[in-house]
Amino acid sequence: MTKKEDQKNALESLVHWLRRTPRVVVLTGAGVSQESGIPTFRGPGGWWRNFRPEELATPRAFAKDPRLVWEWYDWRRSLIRRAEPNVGHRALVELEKALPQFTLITQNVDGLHRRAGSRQVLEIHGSIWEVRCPGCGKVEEDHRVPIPIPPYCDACGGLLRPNVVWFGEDLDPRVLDAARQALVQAQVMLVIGTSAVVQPAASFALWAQAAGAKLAEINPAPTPLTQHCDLVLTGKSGEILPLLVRRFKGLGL
Ligand code: BV8
Ligand code: ZN
Repeated sequence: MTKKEDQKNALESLVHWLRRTPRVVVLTGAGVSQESGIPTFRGPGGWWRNFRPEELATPRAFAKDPRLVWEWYDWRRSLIRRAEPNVGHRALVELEKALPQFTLITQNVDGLHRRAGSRQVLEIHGSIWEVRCPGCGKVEEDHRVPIPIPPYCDACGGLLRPNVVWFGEDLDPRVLDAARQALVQAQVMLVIGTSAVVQPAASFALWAQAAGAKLAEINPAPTPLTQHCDLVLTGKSGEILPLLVRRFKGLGL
């Protein structure tokens, strides 16, 4: 069988699964936003001024140099502001509308799933469009581009931080619990555009599989998860997801 036929069969099998299983969970990573022009974390372009994300997305980096960390977030916010959700994001909105029980868990903080129209979204790493005041606990939306560097809380004057989960920080227990609920009830899980290295998100697919879900991965490259998946669709989410939705709706390839 040629690779192309292999991929076509995998797509047909996935459509077959989706038509028969009401409970579907999707986990996305930075790869889904790559075709909107947002650099992935570990691919080319993930670096900023010679810093890796793991060096900046930490409480220690922020404590040491809040201006530098805010300059990085301000640069990302300006990039995301100019970006549009891509056809991969929009295909996931179609899938959510077409399926009886659909949960989208995303590691991305860019908000593009919501901007595309996804409703059932769990942003497990927070949102780049929210700020939080460690002083008084205030959390609010903040879409200022550029944002004052560094921004201060208008309630207590404290130094604001992005309302995202940094390395070494716990995820919001309520969000993690909602994700766990969806994962253990899922019959099918799609893992799309993630290198599957950041924990605990990298273990989500194994949680779902242990509870009986079938796993499908969509990624141009193999990941540590690939060997555990029942189906592997090799390619870009912006190419594969619209195809998947067309076939699911009984339209031609
Ligand atoms: C936690 C928000 C408990 C911020 C992010 C030592 C000390 C402390 C912690 C640890 C430690 N060792 C390990 C840990 C745990 C740590 C971790 O996992 N580290 C990694 C680096 C090993 N995790 C944590 O700290 C988590 N908290 O564990 O709490 C705890 C507490 C204290 C001490 C210990 C444990 C918190 C993790 C959350 C970090 N925050 N983001 C921000 O964004 O500014 S993570 C960041 O990485 C993003 O959210 C991103 O989404 C996420 C994962 O990356 P990916 O999305 O997968 O992106 P990546 O670039 O890696 O891959 C892109 C993929 O897309 C590739 O596979 C590529 O092939 C593919 N692709 C490319 N183009 C396309 C495509 N796919 C489809 N279509 C395309 N067109
Ligand atoms: Zn405050």
